Amino acid sequence: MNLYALFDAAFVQAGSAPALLCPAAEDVSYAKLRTMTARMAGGLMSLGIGPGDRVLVQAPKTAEAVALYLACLKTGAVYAPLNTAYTPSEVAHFLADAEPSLFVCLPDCEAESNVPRLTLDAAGTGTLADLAAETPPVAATRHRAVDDTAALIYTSGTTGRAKGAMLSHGNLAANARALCDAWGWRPDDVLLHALPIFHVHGLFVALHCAFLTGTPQIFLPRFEAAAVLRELPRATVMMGVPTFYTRLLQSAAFDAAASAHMRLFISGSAPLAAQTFAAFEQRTGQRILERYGMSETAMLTSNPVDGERVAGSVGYPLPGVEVRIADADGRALPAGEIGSIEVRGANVFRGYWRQPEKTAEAFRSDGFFVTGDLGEMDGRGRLAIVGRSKDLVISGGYNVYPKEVEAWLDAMPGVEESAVFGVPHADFGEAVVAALVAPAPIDVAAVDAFLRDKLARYKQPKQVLRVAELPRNAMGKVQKAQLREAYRQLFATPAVAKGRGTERHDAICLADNPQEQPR
Ligand code: MLC
Ligand code: AMP
Repeated sequence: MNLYALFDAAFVQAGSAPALLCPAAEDVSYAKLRTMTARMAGGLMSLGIGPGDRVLVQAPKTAEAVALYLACLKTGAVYAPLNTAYTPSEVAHFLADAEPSLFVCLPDCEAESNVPRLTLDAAGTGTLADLAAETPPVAATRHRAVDDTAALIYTSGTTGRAKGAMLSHGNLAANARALCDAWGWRPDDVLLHALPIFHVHGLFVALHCAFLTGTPQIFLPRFEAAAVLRELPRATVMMGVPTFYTRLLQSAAFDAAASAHMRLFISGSAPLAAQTFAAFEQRTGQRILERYGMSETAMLTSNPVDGERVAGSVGYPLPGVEVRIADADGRALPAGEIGSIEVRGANVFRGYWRQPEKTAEAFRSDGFFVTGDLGEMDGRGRLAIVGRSKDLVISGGYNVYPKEVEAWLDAMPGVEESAVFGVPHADFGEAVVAALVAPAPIDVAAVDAFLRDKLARYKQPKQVLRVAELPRNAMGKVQKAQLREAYRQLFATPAVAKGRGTERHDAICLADNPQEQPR
């Protein structure tokens, strides 16, 4: 049961039909993608990489990077993708934790380690591509058991550094099938793919729907509204984070005519604002289909293709996925009550890489996984996410764990303590903001400079506030809800959210000497 074998059957059938339509590079047919994968697999095997070996990848989005992913599946190696925004010091953690047999990165990657490395750049060239080109293609696909790990997806925790979620061939196959089924994927569908391929949304949800059905994808290196608008006429399905849709709505050229032939606009990874849903429907006459998932579980619920799509709801559990709302002890709550969202099914991951305690903590004794999201289910089984019990900011679909940012800020000279939280942001949904207790004024530029080599840019606070003290409850716990409420207007208007705002804001009741510079 190798996931690649499932894809390969569809690839063979698709033959010379297009797999990746690449506006800025050569299109890739399914036949070519098979050969690229087989050569890449040969390259990996020539290095002695085999079942269970991790291949850590921090590479731009190219057809060759896709072939590398497929080659890992084919050879039984474990694919471990990294956000291209991670700094060398962040990458060093993953290199140490994953203990990969190979690290694939850009030629100028500065992360230090003894792990053998090969390069793959934005043109799909590099030493890995060279190796693949000179290696005979490997025909055989290695046998894998349903529970064998296919990918290691790093996801941060509320308590520290990122942990690797082990997703098996069986998990990914079950989820890909459930999605194709739920979304009624058609032989004439063309997916517009503008997501990064280092997270489950772009890597699994998007690629797998097309691969399982042998249908084409318009493969854009990144989201850019103008390029998406250019390519939209030949697409039928698009997937995105809510920021994609708010950015499209900013373009007057995006209207009912531009999207008339589109079958589905799918949104996920972050909450879709009801006003975006409504504005989108008003502009295009189409209702965005919102779905819900996470790294550990792949996709969990979806609004229906046929049937009512409701703003603020993430729909019904996908086929084969059990979802319950539970109390603090894992007891199911009746419809209409708010509680912990817990899930069970063939899609749920095998555990955290080399972290049995963390894995045990995340599961109930009856096998349900605790998502850390809070939700409510109506009488018909439709789920709404109402909040999170985990301390997490989701900015433009990227997760930022306040603990990680606070740990660095607390170590910054001149900072006594810090609290990092999310506020509404007109473009990114939420923005990362830091409140600092510091005896002397701290310049946001100094914070930027301090964090530059430590944290990916998207994790860095978009605003730094100097406050007299952090609001705490009687137990001494920082009241982030109070901070969020006090500063909720900071980036709520589009002008400020674009980084053009310069007005000062009163640091409501918290600061004696607010110093606020939006960036
Ligand atoms: C970029 N920046 C961000 C950011 N992306 N800041 C906060 N949050 C983000 N998401 C920073 C840049 O570093 C830059 O900093 C500034 O913002 C402006 O950059 P930009 O050029 O406007 O951003 P852009 O390159 O257009 O990227 C925005 C984006 C991108 C929305 C297109 O973030 C993106 O593709 N997001 C998708 C994330 C995703 O795939 N998530 C799926 C996770 S899986 P400065 O200050 O240097 O200018 C998951 C499970 C599930 O969650 O259910 O799917
Ligand atoms: P990640 O750990 O990066 O996979 O992020 C998963 C988290 O993203 C989930 O636990 C949710 O908090 C959030 N998420 C994903 N989809 C949605 C959605 N449609 N609405 C609200 N939150 C979402």
